[in-house]
Amino acid sequence: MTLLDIWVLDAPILRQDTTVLTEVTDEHRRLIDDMFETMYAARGIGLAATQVGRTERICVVDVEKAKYALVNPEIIASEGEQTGEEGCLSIPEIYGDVTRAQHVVVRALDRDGKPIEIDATDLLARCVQHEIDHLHGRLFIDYLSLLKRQAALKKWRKLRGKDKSLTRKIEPRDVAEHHERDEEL
Ligand code: K1U
Ligand code: ZN
Repeated sequence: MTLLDIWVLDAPILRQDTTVLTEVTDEHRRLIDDMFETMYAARGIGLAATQVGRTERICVVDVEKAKYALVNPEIIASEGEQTGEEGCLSIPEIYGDVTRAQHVVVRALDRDGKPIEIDATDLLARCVQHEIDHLHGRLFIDYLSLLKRQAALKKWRKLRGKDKSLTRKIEPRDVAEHHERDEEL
């Protein structure tokens, strides 16, 4: 498996819509496996294809042992409201409160191309909504008030300094460390 570079804020691909897959091929399965590997190494709970420079409609999530690869995910029902803090692997060290549905039902294809439906609540619902947003070129900062968004962008520019690179390299994480986190959850 390969650790993929993650594209960061200002990269045009993060604002792109993605392409619906007509079938799930071995190449897509390799991408899914690399996305999981990259997500774990980056200590994320989700990752969307655009974040690794790809335009296929694919995302992965792993929240409290609910692990899914979602191909062509669509929210078919949503209910309630929750407000909570979000981060993004494409905007490291920037956080903000976002209001989202408390509960969503998502229809998708799995890694084998089989139709699935998942019932997601709380953090899983938040994460899935965040990832589906990525697949349509939306970022969590888009939901912040103008003032909060400006403050977040100011902090981002300050953290970046003169660094103009549009990707970040993810360092491998040792497997034991990953299992330790699993046990904490
Ligand atoms: O898509 C991404 O950028 C991944 C992002 C997903 C996400 C985090 C928090 C709320 C909604 C969606 C991350 O995983 S950032 C890492 C992070 O903030 C986090 C990690 C573990 C638990 C909770 C948050
Ligand atoms: Zn994100």
